[in-house]
Amino acid sequence: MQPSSGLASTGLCLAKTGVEYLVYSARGSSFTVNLSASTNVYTVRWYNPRTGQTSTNANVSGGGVDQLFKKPDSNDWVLHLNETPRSAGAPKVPAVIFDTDMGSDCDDAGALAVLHALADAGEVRLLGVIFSSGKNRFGVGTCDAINTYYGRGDLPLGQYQGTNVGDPTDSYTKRIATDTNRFSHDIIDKAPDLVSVYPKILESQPDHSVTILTVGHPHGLVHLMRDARGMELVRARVDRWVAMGMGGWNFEQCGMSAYCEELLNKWPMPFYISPAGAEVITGNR
Ligand SMILES: [Ca+2]
Ligand SMILES: [Ca+2]
Repeated sequence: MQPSSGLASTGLCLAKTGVEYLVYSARGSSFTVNLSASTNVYTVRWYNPRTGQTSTNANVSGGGVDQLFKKPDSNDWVLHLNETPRSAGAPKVPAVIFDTDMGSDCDDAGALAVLHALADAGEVRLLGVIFSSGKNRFGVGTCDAINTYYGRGDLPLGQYQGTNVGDPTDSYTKRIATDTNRFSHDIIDKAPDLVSVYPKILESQPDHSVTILTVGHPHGLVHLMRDARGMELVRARVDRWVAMGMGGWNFEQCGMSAYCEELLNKWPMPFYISPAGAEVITGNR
């Protein structure tokens, strides 16, 4: 590894760029590391210089310029990131369940459109869509409109039935969900419970093959794991969970804080955090 002080906001970093990083932080609760060299997945380890103990946390995906790392506490810590290979059993074409809070921000609509385009190109298999917000019912109809637009109107679609999680703000979904004449979809604001749809999708797939992709509040995974059969299916069928934006909006706000600890404690395998994409300006030319 080479001294690479410019890659970490602490100014103290050794790196084999794109492969391995060692960052020292003397104080503060968080810092950033420039992981833009590669979209590799890294194992995250924290080394406590005061006790000599290490702890391994969730994996993280590279790609972000200022990727944020929250320290275990505000003492001095060493962060070790090491490239991790994908599991050998993972399918070459990812089979994806897309879990979204479609509604207040347009990025979810863009993400679903990109997934459909990747499915058309044979680069992913789209298994189903889960709508996780309970406060704006039209998000689920917008998912169906987008699925129908891309020729997948019968894709399994699940919805959270409670009302305690989500953002009530609606920027575009009522207009799209209710315009069935234009988009020819058949779901406006009601779809089956996500707790029944998740298992149905997982049951139909080979072992350790499914990628769950959450770009909203991932509490649906908590409801799934509270069910014994659901937990069994997570262990058997899921290859990986990739979550957008650890902390903040998706993990701590809009009612999600009640589920966050249970989710992170119960999830039975490593998972992957992608940057929130705030630097990607969609819709601009
Ligand atoms: Ca439909
Ligand atoms: Ca979202």
